[in-house]
Amino acid sequence: MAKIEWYDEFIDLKHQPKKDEIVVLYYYEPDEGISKKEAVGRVASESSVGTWTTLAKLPKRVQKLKALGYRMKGNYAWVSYPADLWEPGSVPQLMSGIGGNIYGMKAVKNLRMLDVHFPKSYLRNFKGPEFGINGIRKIMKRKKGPLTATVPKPKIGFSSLEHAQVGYEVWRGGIDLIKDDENLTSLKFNKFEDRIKLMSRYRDKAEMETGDKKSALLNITGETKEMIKRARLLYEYGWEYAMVDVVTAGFAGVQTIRDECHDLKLAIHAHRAMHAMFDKNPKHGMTMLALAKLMRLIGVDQIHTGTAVGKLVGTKSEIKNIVDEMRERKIKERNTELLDQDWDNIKPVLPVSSGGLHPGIVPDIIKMFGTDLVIQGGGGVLGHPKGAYSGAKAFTQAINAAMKHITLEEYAKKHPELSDALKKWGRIKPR
Ligand code: CAP
Ligand code: MG
Repeated sequence: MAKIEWYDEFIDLKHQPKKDEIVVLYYYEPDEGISKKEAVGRVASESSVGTWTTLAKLPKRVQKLKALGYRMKGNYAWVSYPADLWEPGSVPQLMSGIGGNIYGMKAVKNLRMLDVHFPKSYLRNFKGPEFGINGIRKIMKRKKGPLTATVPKPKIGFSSLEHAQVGYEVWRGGIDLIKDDENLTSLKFNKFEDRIKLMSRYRDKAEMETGDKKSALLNITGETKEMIKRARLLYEYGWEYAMVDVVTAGFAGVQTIRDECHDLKLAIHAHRAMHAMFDKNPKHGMTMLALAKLMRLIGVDQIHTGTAVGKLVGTKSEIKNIVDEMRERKIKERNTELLDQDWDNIKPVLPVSSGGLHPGIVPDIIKMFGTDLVIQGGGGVLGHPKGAYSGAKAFTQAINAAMKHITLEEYAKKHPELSDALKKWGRIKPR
């Protein structure tokens, strides 16, 4: 009987990836009755040119387009993908390959994309960040040390005016950026246009009073044409950033906004809401590292990377890997966690640590991830017993103490707002 399957042609343990090949590191678990080689062969086949059976007609070029499982170690597989498989500059098409049908295959019980190596030839089709870390520091006039951000809480419920007034109190208290919450876009009691107009007035007032640069991360997320309209409105009101929920806006939406923000010279703040739908299960989906690399490729300037000590998922080592991958030019292979990556001319991205942070655990963030990042506190500022202004002061006092290597308790002796925060939260790690 003629051979009906050809998955074994997608394994070649002697293959060395060519320098223009994309490489994906997968964790996988074969289904019952499927060998590891059969599973990896299926992953490489279905994510490149294959299907479940041999085919009657096969153009000659297909041989050169086959992905190859070239290394297997335990439940880890390295698959290389020939350059001509990929449309230059299209993340949607890339993900339809390496993140597509293979996830639905019965032969593979669990599959997790751990990391993707992008060759320089592939990077050259993308803009990468418009500003990068140095550019963001220039915009915010902050040569070194963390930037700070606060989300007016409750997430949703303030009118545009109330939102702007809370923002003003927090700016006055020393916070740099006022960030819209991920699900705050344009609502009947807080329309996007009203919010950005009022926020611009209070920003000017806060800058005048403090003498410091103030800005906001205003959420343009929505249908793509609407996002373009909102980005243009931000530009008209002199804002420097556009915030996008990159997962719900989709890879195509983020690429469109990246092009628009190039023209408007707007920095992009990437919120990652919905990422945990596919990156939380350690056996299946894709890592936040892989998602963050796609966003650096497309060109966001800041991206949420987690806290390790706050309320949301992410271990210290996972977050450290992501932070390194966002900030560094070159990354060395780290056993089955990281592939080597040379980002060439793609600028670095500023990590954003957020989610359950309050003054009592801010020093942990600086100790773990350094000071080249944004530290964001929503409830940890607005939940301060003396209100928004004192909450902002307490948050920035905690950062100043950490930067001066003074304990919070010592610093609180002369900073009542920090003392009040420590009385309420101590060093709790919220869940
Ligand atoms: C934080 C936050 C952010 C999370 C997102 C929230 O508020 O505004 O969206 O940080 O998670 O809605 O939870 P709090 P991540 O400071 O009050 O927790 O940063 O992990 O993407
Ligand atoms: Mg939020």
